[in-house]
Amino acid sequence: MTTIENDQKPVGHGRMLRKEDPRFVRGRGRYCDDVQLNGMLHLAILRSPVAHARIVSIDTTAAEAMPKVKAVVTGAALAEQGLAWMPTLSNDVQAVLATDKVRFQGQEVAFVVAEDRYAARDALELIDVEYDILEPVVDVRTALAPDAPVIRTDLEGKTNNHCFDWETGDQKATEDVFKRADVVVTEDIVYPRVHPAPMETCGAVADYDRIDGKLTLWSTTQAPHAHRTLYALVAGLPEHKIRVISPDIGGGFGNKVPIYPGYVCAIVASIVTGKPVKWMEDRSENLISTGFARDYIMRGEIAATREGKILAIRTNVLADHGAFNGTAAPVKYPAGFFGVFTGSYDLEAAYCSMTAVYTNKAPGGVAYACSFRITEAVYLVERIVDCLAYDLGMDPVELRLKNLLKPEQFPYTSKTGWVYDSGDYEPTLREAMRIAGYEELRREQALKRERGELMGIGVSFFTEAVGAGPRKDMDILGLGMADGCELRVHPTGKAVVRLSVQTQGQGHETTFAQIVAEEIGIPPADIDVVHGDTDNTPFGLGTYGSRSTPVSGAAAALVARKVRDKARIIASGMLEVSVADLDWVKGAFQVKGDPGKSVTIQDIAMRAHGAGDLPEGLEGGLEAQICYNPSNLTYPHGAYICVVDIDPGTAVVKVRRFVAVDDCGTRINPMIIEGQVHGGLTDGVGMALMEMIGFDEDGNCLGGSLMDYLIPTALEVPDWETGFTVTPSPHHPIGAKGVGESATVGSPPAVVNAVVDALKPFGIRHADMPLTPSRVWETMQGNHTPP
Ligand code: MCN
Ligand code: CUM
Repeated sequence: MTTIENDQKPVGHGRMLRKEDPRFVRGRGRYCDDVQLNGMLHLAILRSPVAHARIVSIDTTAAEAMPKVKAVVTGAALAEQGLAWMPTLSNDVQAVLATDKVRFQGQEVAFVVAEDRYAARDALELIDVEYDILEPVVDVRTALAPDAPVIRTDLEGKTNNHCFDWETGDQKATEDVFKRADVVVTEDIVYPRVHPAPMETCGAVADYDRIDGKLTLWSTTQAPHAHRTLYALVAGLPEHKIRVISPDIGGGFGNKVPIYPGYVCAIVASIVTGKPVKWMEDRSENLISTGFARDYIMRGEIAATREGKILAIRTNVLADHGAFNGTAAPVKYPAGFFGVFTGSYDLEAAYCSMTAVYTNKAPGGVAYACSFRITEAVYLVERIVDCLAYDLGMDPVELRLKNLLKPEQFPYTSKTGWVYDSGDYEPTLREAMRIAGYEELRREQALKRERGELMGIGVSFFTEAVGAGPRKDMDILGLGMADGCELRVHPTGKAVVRLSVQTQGQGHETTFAQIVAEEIGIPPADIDVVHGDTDNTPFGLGTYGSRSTPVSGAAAALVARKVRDKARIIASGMLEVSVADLDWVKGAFQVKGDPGKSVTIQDIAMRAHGAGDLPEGLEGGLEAQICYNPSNLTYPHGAYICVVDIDPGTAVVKVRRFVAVDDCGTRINPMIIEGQVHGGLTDGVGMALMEMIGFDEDGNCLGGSLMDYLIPTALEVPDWETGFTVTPSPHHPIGAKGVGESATVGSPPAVVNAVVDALKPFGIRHADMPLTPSRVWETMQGNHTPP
């Protein structure tokens, strides 16, 4: 039997290849659209062509008469069953199918179930909807004007488009600091609406069995257990009669956290027809109707001394939440974790006030590798710090070095109440400077500036808060943010670990096997990872906010330790010594001082299940289950440096170099971490330079295809240069912090800071994303307008 050798140490060592890749690269992945069931029907959704309109009438007769069509369902029909509206993850309600009004272009109006996908689509064209067009609310800045049309007439007594107000920090203390500061810098900073645009769109296959009353739902979900509970609560189906399976997922990036009307429609359709029903949206449907991200208009203010000591940060935010507040964030955090906008700096005071409004746009808000709005927070602070450097005439790196929190300040309680678990920031920034050759880059830039060439160097430093709960503070609709884990060791010493989180490409089948292997000494290849099936995994809140490693990873380590504790007792019986006389070495228990006498974990597994006595009072078997409720979030950090060149004739920005140094504590799989960082950096370049979901004045979505919604390809990004430092989390059992969103959070400000730095000769202190050639050109001409 194999045990683990030193050179195969499972966590952190070597570059263990991903266990799931042989399946994916050979086309053997099983995605939602691969699910084929006998007699399966297909569902297509009719969507609103307009942003705001009253539904006068819907005539479905022609569609119903079409051959192959099995059912046509409208909002009115759903309303009869009490299913026309569903709760959102933010305690709002959202129309499953519109009954009274449509509130955004692309909203679900009716659905057709037919024998094949083509017939279902064709029948949509025969549904006749009469709309009474209403004035749309498109500009978030005028959504609260007294004469603005009211979007949410469904909410009793609602007379305006106000969604919520939120504040954090100490307003008075912040004001006092601002009053006595030498320097105050104010800048309006927009983080435009973007879309996660995963390769696989959203979809579901619902199979309701009328005989046993069981619903099986394959769906593209990042949180199968949470979704199951919500279906039980909404549809009134008994929870044990619902099985949610999240098969292989072709990218989620937060897009697959919410429950979409399409999932509910598929369930209803299967219940109505008694047949399995598949719904798969197309690319445009995904882009115009599913969870968008960002859309924050921020006024940032920073107060400092003349010497560049940052004293306080203040911000006011206008948040566009679209037609329904469908944000996925812990209930107490309507603005997600935006409260970390004080960043990585030692401040005296901070304050944020926020107003969120409804507009005639698709719902969403938290998505796209955002760590619950930390993207927006980091962008704000890293942009405003650069504005301060500009005004002070200071080097942005020097300004940051002067203000970064010091290692002895950890655990550090921020001025908005976040307890940063650990951090050692300066070495991370120094490492990024070393890799980039920062001083040399500045020299090169000075020479180029003399020649009129536009080269920019952008820096960002970020701290994230990832790994939600703890559950006393964090829940989604009452479900506490904790995660279960179950480990079974089979008699021959192979194992299966069952997770409550759900990978969308992050490599959990590999990394969770590594975590367990490290703790219990069974090689990763001998450990199967099961996830994404509510019937076969313990309850937990799922994958988003980079919480899998901080929460579920901790659960996996602890469940393995629990099994190891039991193995120790069994080993003591096998070796006839007391448990205190055993050492745990490389997957085996050894008698202290007598290395010749030992039993491997595999020997122990066989004994646990086999013939012969076990120590007094011990049950047979070798397995355990736990539910891990984190005591705090983990706080990864990183330092990024971006180098751009701008063509002065065309204003095209080229990202020439990008250095990313990340600190996510203990690194489980360095290759997977690098992959996560590469992906996130690509996202960041995309958002900074080209991505935006825009709308025209009628509320028509201008980003409804990948011809209009630009995403970066290999041609637009450089060869990433990565590095790392390791500051373990003190409260995580193996010291790991999350990393899945770090690069998406940290890179947009680095790119924008670089572009703005390149434009410094034009006297430019700020420019808004996306920095497309036309926007950069206009900015160079002094005509910058926010998106
Ligand atoms: N990891 C590691 N060592 C660490 C931290 C993480 O080896 N110290 C590994 C993990 O074990 C895991 C991966 O890196 O395999 C990401 O871990 P983690 O940071 O815990 O993030 P999650 O697994 O919870 O993934 C969620 C995160 C989010 S919220 C978005 S959005 C996003 C992201 O992951 N979506 C992704 N990365 C993505 N990557 C892919 N391919 N597809 C997506 O949809
Ligand atoms: Cu904010 S996107 Mo991820 O948390 O699934």
